[in-house]
Amino acid sequence: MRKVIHIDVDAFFASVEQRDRPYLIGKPVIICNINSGRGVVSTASYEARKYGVHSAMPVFRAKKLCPRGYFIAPDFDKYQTASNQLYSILYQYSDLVEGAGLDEAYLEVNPNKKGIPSATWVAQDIRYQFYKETGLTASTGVSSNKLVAKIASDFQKPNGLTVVRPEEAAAFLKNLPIRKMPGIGPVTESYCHSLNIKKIGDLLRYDIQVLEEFFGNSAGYYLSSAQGIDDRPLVTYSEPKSCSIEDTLGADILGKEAALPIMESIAKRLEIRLAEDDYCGKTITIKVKYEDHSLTTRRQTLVSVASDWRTIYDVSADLLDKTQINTRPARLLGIGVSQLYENNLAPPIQLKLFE
Ligand code: TTP
Ligand code: MG
Repeated sequence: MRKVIHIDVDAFFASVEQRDRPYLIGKPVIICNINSGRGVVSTASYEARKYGVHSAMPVFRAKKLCPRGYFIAPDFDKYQTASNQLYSILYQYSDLVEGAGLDEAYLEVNPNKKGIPSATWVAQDIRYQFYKETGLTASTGVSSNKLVAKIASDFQKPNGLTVVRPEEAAAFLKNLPIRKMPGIGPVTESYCHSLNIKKIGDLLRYDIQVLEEFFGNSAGYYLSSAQGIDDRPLVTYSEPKSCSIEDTLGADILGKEAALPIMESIAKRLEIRLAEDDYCGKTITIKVKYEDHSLTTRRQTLVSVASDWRTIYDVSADLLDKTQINTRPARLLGIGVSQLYENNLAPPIQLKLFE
């Protein structure tokens, strides 16, 4: 029998900031771009959620709901580090790990690398290790498939562990609000409500034919999900979609002439990196971060593929003209190559009749 764990760090960005600034513990913390008047909330601590603040809410609204909240800018390097720690713990237990974001993953643990007989023990172990190493808590769901494991990990957030045995799955799901089913967003939710489908179990009142009238192609997914059935395997490996290198500069630079040697150095390193995996790419993107941390990217898609530094450099140099590099000091430069192909599988050059 499959045993699947879904793990999701609690209030991820906000928890990292609370960990690193103890005066924030127990306080409403809202992570957002504080300099932008039109930004949205990345996440909110559970204390802030009590005021109704949540991810993707405009910051001005969060300020109205929670005027005494601590509004803090994100620090992605720290989140990346914590994410790496999470994944390296997960790989100690299983190679079948499907990442679902920085703070979220599935893993198959029957069998697992430590020979632990119970998936629940594995989940407890992982939670303990993760807390010990990072000071952060994560909620986990344990089940025999991805769908139920994911819903279970959300069931007792924060810092929860919920185990749903296969024979209990339909009963577990029955009384949950329809919105808890992955794939049902606010629009489908209100459509379901208009059909008097409020809980996941309400779907089971209908035959598949009726559900097809309601939901078209998704009917089969809804019906099997409501029964707790999900055969999707874990997707453990995905081709890299891009390859990029960026340099944070020791001192800010101004002007294209100053930027070119750095772009050349990055292009040469990219050539080496692409060669290691035998890749070539079709799109080149440059990135310039100015002294005030605002970011510009410019991209160009090539007629053919490229993997040599000279082409990458030439295109990047042209793209620099579309930035404000001559008028605004820059603190970071980067180049990325995307739409990657393995060298021997690259598409033939497409000749354009009209440019
Ligand atoms: P989530 O796991 O969705 O949220 P969370 O970890 O903050 O809270 P929960 O306890 O409910 O799991 O997302 C992980 C991080 O991703 C989150 O801390 C911030 C970021 N994020 C955004 O920047 N914007 C968004 O709209 C969402 C949903 C998340
Ligand atoms: Mg999370």
